[in-house]
Amino acid sequence: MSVTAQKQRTLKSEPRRNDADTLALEIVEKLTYSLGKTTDAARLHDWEQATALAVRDRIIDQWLTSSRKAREEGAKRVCYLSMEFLIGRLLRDAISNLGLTEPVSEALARYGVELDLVELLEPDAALGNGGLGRLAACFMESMASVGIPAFGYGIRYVHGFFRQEIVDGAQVELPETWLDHGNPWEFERRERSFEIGFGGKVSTLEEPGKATRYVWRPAERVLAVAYDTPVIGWRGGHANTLRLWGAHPLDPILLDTFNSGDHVGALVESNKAEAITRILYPADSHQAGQELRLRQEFFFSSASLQDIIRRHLTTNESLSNLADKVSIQLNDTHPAVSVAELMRLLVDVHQMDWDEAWAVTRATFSYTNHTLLPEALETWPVQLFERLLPRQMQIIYAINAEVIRGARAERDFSGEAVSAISLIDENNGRRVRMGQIAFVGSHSVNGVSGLHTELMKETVFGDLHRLYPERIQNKTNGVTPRRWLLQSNPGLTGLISEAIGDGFRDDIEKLIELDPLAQDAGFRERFAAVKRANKERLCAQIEDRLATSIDPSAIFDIQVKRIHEYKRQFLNVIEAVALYEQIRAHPEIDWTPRVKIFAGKAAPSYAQAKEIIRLAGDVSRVINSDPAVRNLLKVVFIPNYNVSLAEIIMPAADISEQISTAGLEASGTGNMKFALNGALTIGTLDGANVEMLEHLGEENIFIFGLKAGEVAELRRNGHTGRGAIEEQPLLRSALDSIASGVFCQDEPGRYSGLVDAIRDRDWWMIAADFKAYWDTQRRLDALWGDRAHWDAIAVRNTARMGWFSSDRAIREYARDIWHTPPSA
Ligand code: 26W
Repeated sequence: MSVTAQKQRTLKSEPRRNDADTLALEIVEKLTYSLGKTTDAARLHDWEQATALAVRDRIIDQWLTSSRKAREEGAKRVCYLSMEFLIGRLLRDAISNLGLTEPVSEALARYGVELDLVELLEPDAALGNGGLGRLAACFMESMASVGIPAFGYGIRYVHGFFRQEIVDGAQVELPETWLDHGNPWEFERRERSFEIGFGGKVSTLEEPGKATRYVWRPAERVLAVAYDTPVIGWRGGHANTLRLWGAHPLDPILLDTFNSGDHVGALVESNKAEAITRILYPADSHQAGQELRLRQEFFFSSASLQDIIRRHLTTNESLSNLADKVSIQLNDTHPAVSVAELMRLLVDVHQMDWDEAWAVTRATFSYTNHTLLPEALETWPVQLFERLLPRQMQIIYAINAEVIRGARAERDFSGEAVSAISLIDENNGRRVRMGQIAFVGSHSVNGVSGLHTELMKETVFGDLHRLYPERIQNKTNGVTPRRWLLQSNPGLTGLISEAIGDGFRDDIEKLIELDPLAQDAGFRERFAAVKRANKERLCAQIEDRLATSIDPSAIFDIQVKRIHEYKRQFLNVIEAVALYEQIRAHPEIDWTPRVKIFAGKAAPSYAQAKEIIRLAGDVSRVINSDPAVRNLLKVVFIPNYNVSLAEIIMPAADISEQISTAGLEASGTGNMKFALNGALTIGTLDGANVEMLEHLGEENIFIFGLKAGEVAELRRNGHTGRGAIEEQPLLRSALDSIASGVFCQDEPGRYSGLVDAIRDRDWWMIAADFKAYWDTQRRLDALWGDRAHWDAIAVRNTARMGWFSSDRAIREYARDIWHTPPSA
């Protein structure tokens, strides 16, 4: 078909043809007219761009249809406000969700181009730190897949999460530059821009017979410009929008200043504006309280709310029914300033009565908490808040007065309980508590696993829970099976299709039909062969990146996630050292070959986490070069963990390490990705591991160690590691080796601090849990010898993990929090 005929058909908005001929034609058309390249001159990178553009056209067709439909039907929309969206690459996601994998591969093959290689050229969009950001990305994909009209709102960071290199064993952070070659998925919408103010003064206007009006006159203003990325759901049935805000100056240059000779000064304002969305804060467990971060939070909250209000008023007469038309989900407290900002917009700008505005606000917002770690809970100095957001501060005081009045009147709250629920922390130099604001400003507050939700009720939100006992509910996390099974594990996906048909692709809970096949020797062998091929794929990556060769027939024991003391990579490294020493001491024993694989980034300012990375590297160097343990134990740290690397790692694991100190991992989502791909979990009773135990059955998951209540009790009783260390020679010896410099002879004292912390305090219960961990690892070693049994457990893991889909999680949010009916 000619290009013109093709164009005419599209203009008539007939469905496009998705055969290889049509796609080849369109890809070449993009190459020619969008990139100005001939097929001969095109580099792989050009093919990547051209393919993305051709695929994008198909997404746009669906995107426009979905948007029009939602508008016409006046459907309720979900607005997911998140400071982070850890989306990773989009090309394969788009091609796969549109069902185009085969025709696109074929189309490219005609020009000698391999789709797999093309996909690798796309930069990994890393606009997030870890679990919370990746959850937001899985949720966006699931909302599109189950047909819930939704907007994701966030920040278009010019530099995403840093690139990690390991130099002389230590983590080095390098800037990430995902936008260097442009971004084919985004549409800049200059016309969709809003002014965002900072600082300045609040004045009052008195009119006879009317309530006092407050007018905020900001001292500084910047422009928030929308950048839209379509998010296409499974089978292309529905598309939503991820709207990320970029900051721009109102005046690109101060010409007067420039003309007077101050060439640098002329750009100061402009630079300050653009700084707001320049970089993602790389900390996920510690709030440092910098002003720029609060600016970022307010910037994207205010822009999103202004956009939501604008859209609402195009089809509604007033804002009174806002909550019937939108649900705004606050992803942790990062957008919690939205509560005060929506009140300001309703009351000051749109002149709604305060009480009505408060009712509308609470009905509109809901809040998800993702962490109980006290150091991660956001609070801002009142002084800073007042200076940057003077009107919002007044509103927070007014809300606080109302909440406290209610508490005293309705529930007889005493002084201590009142200060616990107060939005202002008076004990630490007066700080604004964002968790409290999010809680009181929402009609629903949720935790992300059953255990985490119960702990929220008992700890951080204990008093607020007593005041509003109906408000907290649980929504256990999930992961999208499209990315984390169908795309990342095509081998297993194909095998499952052969075994139970294709139904699981549309309804992942159908995986349960695999369950009986755990007893089928033939199926188990094919399942194991897929795992083996995935391990070989990972071996090739490791060889490539680290020049280390590992044996794919060893157990692959993998821990990948942010590096944090509570996640206890240290416990895993100590076990490696103890195992190393045992193998050396007892060469006569028939040890099970094991490769311990680590990957993950440490926050740049988190010294202990960085030391753990360094230790893993030091330990791996000594173990990997010791001929006494060759082929029996290897330790590998793969640098620069990101979504794309995770897609290769998850399908290749035999053992998944989920070993956080009980009570501290809110949910975990890596645990789900591994188990879905047939890894056996060694883990504590923490986060969603608890629910995995329920779904998998206790024979199919390897749980060890202290429970959350026991951790809390030991901590109350002043536990230290001394007792456990004395009782356990293996632990004692491993710690002695680490502390005395066996792994770092150039600087023997390097790790004495880390070891002292276990002996003197053991806050993370490493010594306390070591024995149970070691014993469970040895049970796994023994099980590896009974491969039929191991493989049966692996099959059952895949079969029983369907519930942990983000489709299920999203349907629960839709039913219990948003009250939006899914359409698919
Ligand atoms: C301001 C510093 C900061 C930044 C990010 C504090 C805390 C965060 C996040 C809440 C950290 C995070 O990613 N939490 C993880 O969220 C996942 C999704 O719910 C859970 O699965 C993880 O258990 C939780 O650690």
